Amino acid sequence: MQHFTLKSFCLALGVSAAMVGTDATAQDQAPTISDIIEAWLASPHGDRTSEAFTHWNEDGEIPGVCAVCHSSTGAIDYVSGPMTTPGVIDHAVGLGTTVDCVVCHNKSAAALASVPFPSGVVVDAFGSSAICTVCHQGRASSQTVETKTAGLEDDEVVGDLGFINVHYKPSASTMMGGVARGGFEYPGKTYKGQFTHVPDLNTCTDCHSPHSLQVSLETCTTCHKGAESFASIRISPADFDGDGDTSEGIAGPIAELHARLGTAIQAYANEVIKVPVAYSDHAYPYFFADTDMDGIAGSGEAIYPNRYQSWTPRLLKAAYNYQLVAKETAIYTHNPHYALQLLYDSLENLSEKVAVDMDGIVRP
Ligand code: HEC
Ligand code: HEC
Ligand code: HEC
Ligand code: HEC
Ligand code: HEC
Ligand SMILES: [Ca+2]
Ligand SMILES: [Ca+2]
Ligand SMILES: [Ca+2]
Repeated sequence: MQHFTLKSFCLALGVSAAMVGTDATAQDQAPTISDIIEAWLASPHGDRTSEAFTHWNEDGEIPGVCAVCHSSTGAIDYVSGPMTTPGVIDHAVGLGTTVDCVVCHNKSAAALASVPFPSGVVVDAFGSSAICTVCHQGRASSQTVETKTAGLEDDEVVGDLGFINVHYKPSASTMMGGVARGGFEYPGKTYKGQFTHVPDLNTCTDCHSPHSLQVSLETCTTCHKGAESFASIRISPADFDGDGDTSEGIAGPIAELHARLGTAIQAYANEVIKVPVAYSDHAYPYFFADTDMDGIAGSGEAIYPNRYQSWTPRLLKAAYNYQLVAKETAIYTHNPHYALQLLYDSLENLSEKVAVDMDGIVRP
């Protein structure tokens, strides 16, 4: 990283030395500027080598549809402009930045109160964490899927349907649940809105350190006594996955219903579409033709030319939700009941056409 004097650094950020604990009279517990820089450098936001910041190196520039979330320049251009299309600016930007200090420490970010989401809904619930929601909102929503499938028969294979991918870690969308509509929401169902939790732990930086990005388990165990990991936290009394265990972490039934949805998706593709499908969590676009019918996307199958191309609206909706829960690996803590509702409804919808084991499972 470049060399700054401490004074120029603090001036550039608009913070005084006393605020950051470099002053001799400042309190001991305040992080020093070098603590902050170190924490940030060790975090994914400061990782220059990451795929999230190097993916465009061969192209020479980052297009406007990617730049808002994958570069400092794009993020700042976006929040200081009209934010007309969620997550998109109208120009490409240069390579070489990450989520640098200036992304969050600039006037527009500081003044940012409301942020448009992919569904078109504008959310103003995050206070000084609003800037986080610009990038951690995903790139698609219930609305995207509804628009693509409008007027089509549920079980008709439509040649120009392709998989719709929500994109990585849309934590702000899941936290806002049925307000932001980041999952595909089945008509006639009601969905959990914002996961409001407790007053002091509602925004991103209430839980995450803004620089290391880490969450400390001690923040949780004052109330969630005895929890040994985030995933083992449990409050809800209902046995959502029907296995008789109501003390397992809320992540347990989410994982169980997610696995059942994977099975149901494959059963539907086999029996109704009659073109088997297999999922790969790392190869774009994630759903592939299972040509050898072993249930797995093998290395020869998980390639773009073999992408699944026999989508029906019903399959697309279930697959969209399957991918959302797969890619938002912390959905169990950002909005567990929203996740369970999306999974339950996807299973129930597929059960109209194929045998799905709904025994004992409960919708929150
Ligand atoms: C609304 C914000 C947003 C937009 C727009 C966006 N992304 Fe991302 N993308 C993210 C976030 C957040 C992650 C980080 C996921 C993580 O923490 O690993 C990510 C991760 C990635 C990764 C890294 C995946 C990995 O394996 O680590 C790639 C590649 C990527 N995005 C490509 C793209 C491309 C290509 C575009 C434009 C067509 C794009 N993104 C647009 C938010 C966005
Ligand atoms: C992803 C957004 C983000 C990035 C990137 C970021 N910060 Fe911060 N920073 C914050 C937030 C949020 C706060 C807390 C401010 C508040 O609560 O109002 C903060 C607080 C601070 C403070 C005040 C002391 C403190 O800990 O509260 C300093 C100084 C600071 N940041 C410096 C930096 C520097 C230097 C970098 C780059 C190495 C950086 N920040 C990168 C979001 C960010
Ligand atoms: C300009 C876009 C942008 C902003 C603003 C932003 N992030 Fe990120 N965030 C990303 C990208 C891109 C990654 C993935 C970086 C990588 O793979 O190295 C990421 C990674 C993360 C991770 C690690 C995810 C993992 O895979 O382990 C966390 C946690 C996170 N961000 C939280 C936050 C919080 C909290 C804020 C606000 C204080 C915030 N982010 C603001 C784009 C952003
Ligand atoms: C109630 C506390 C809490 C709040 C509020 C919260 N998070 Fe998290 N978040 C967590 C925990 C716990 C994890 C898992 C951390 C781990 O495994 O180390 C996590 C993980 C993440 C991850 C990485 C894993 C993933 O798949 O999503 C990202 C990115 C993230 N959070 C972003 C955000 C953003 C952005 C916000 C605000 C919209 C937010 N979080 C609000 C507790 C919280
Ligand atoms: C001040 C007490 C308090 C603290 C601290 C706290 N929680 Fe909670 N948590 C609650 C309460 C109360 C509920 C029930 C909320 C509800 O049902 O709406 C809850 C519910 C949850 C749930 C849903 C569990 C389920 O079975 O439905 C998760 C996940 C969760 N908290 C995670 C966290 C994490 C992660 C932290 C630490 C970053 C944390 N909590 C810190 C009080 C707390
Ligand atoms: Ca159970
Ligand atoms: Ca279980
Ligand atoms: Ca196979």
